[in-house]
Amino acid sequence: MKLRNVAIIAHVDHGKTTLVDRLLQQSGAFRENQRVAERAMDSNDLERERGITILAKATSVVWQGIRINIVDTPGHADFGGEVERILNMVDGAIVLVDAAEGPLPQTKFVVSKALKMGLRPIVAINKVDRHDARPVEVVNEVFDLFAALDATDEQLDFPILYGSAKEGWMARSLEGPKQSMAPLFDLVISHVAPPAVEAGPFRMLGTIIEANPYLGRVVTGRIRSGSVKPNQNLKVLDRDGNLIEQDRVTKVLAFRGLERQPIDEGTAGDIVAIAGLPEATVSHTLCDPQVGMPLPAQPIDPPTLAMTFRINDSPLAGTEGDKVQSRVIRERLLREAEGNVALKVGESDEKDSMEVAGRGELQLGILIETMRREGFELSVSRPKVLIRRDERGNLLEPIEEVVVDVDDEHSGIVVQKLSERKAELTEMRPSGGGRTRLVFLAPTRGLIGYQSELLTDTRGTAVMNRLFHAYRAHRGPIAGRTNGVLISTDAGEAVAYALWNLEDRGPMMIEPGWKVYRGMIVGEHTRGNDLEVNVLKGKKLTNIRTTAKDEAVRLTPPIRMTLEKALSYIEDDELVEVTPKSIRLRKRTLDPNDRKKEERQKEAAGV
Ligand SMILES: Nc1nc2c(ncn2[C@@H]2O[C@H](COP(=O)(O)OP(=O)(O)OP(=O)(O)O)[C@@H](O)[C@H]2O)c(=O)[nH]1
Ligand SMILES: [Mg+2]
Repeated sequence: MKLRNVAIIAHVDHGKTTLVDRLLQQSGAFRENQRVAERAMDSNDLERERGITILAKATSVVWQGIRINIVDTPGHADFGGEVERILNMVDGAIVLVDAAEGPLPQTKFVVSKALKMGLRPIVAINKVDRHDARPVEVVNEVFDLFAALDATDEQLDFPILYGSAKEGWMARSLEGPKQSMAPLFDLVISHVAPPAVEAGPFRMLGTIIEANPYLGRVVTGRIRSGSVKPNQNLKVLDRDGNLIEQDRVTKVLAFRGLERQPIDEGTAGDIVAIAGLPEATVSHTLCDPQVGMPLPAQPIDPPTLAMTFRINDSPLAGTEGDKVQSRVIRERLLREAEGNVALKVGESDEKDSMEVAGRGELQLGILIETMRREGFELSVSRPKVLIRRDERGNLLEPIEEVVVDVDDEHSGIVVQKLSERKAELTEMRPSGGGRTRLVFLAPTRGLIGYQSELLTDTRGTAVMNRLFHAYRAHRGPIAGRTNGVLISTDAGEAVAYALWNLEDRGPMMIEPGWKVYRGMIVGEHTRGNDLEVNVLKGKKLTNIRTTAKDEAVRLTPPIRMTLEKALSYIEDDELVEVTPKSIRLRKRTLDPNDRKKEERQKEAAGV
């Protein structure tokens, strides 16, 4: 059967997965009565809940007798590092661009990779149904982007489609016909070259991995040469040609709609998944035993952010989750690292803890959230940026490109706040409709926790997009949190009256009835220093009780600490306690006397 391999690439939320839905539906990949969820390819729980794609996934449809393998990629920068590798697997790319938002940092990132690889992308201007769509301008912006990225004349001559994935159509012109995805299918067939195959025995580059509960390690890739059958013996080589393992293939799977079907043989050019090789991973070459040279592969991007995952040793440990021992946590993290190349799990200097490094706050946050749902209890440290040194020993830190779209009147505060965080403004221009687009180069360090502040500063109207740019010279200290915290002096259940009495000390993070312990953070102090407070003290009862009325105090609603907020809020001497039921903030050292001692020691050491 004839083949085409194509990837869908775009900035986060520009509609990739929705487009794949329509392609599946309109190619007849679903049975007539099959009930399919929206954004069907986003199949894992967290993807569904957050409405974002986390893992790249392949599927295939048949159009006029030709099988089209389609790879849906994640648009969020934390997961987008894999896009480069995925483009290696395909011969064409569909670049989706939101007709209102235009090209954004991840668009630039994926387009630059596609162009560098010599692909000639198809540009699809999506969401033209939006009332604020400006498709003509956006096409010009895409053209400028291609030109700025040194596209060849051939690449600049990209075919354009306009449409709405949501409404299920794409057309060569803005006027339509607004009927179906047929123009896109036809264009893929005519514009994307059939897969180039090389001569020789079986070779495939591992591109996507997953840990499957039934099949074990499953490696997906595109077959460069030869063919592969179940029960065949394969060799696995790393990028440098070292032998990793030699093992028997248990299953060869092909992608058919939302399912994967075992097949008798995978042939050159096709994208397949192979089970039975427990050590093989991304960037490894799976090949016939007679092959000696690995396929060229890019190195995996190193992580930029790390956190320490420790056992939960608070007084409330083990009361809400059942997976609490350091051995269980360790095993779980190692298993995660096996299925996720962007994560690095290592031993930490501290007792009962592991260092987990990844690409961003969202990626690490999602891991913690997943574990919490599985019944784990943990305490995690503030994320810290991974610093490097260049050859001359100078400190380098990760710098990101940050694009903020904001109502004109709020642009001042955004520039001010980001400058304080050592960001440098590189571009500022009106982006239509009374909004300004601000572009910065900012240290990752300074961006931790900025998202929620940005929303407060702009009354929820700003949109921020970030993308890793490069390791650059360290920009020096950035002021941390300016407020101290309120710390509970005792263990028990918080009392409304006590909380009410403390209101002028600062906003609370807990509610009456919540369990607290000594050293737990219960609120934010309005001043810079930490303050020990008693949240258990009820009103003195007098002999003669008046009415029940004065017992009912009215409290200001507390600050809701979500996991992500908590992680970016805490300082180095604090931890976030995560259990299946609660997110609590605490001091690393719970005992106030020990804390004072440590502070004195630190001062003495001149830190
Ligand atoms: N108005 C409009 N909304 C759309 C269209 N296509 C997608 N959307 C919406 O855009 C949002 C994001 O769509 P997704 O398909 O998840 O986007 P994505 O590019 O896969 O996002 P990531 O995988 O997270 O990068 C959803 O709320 C869709 O309903 C469209 O053509 N018009
Ligand atoms: Mg998606």
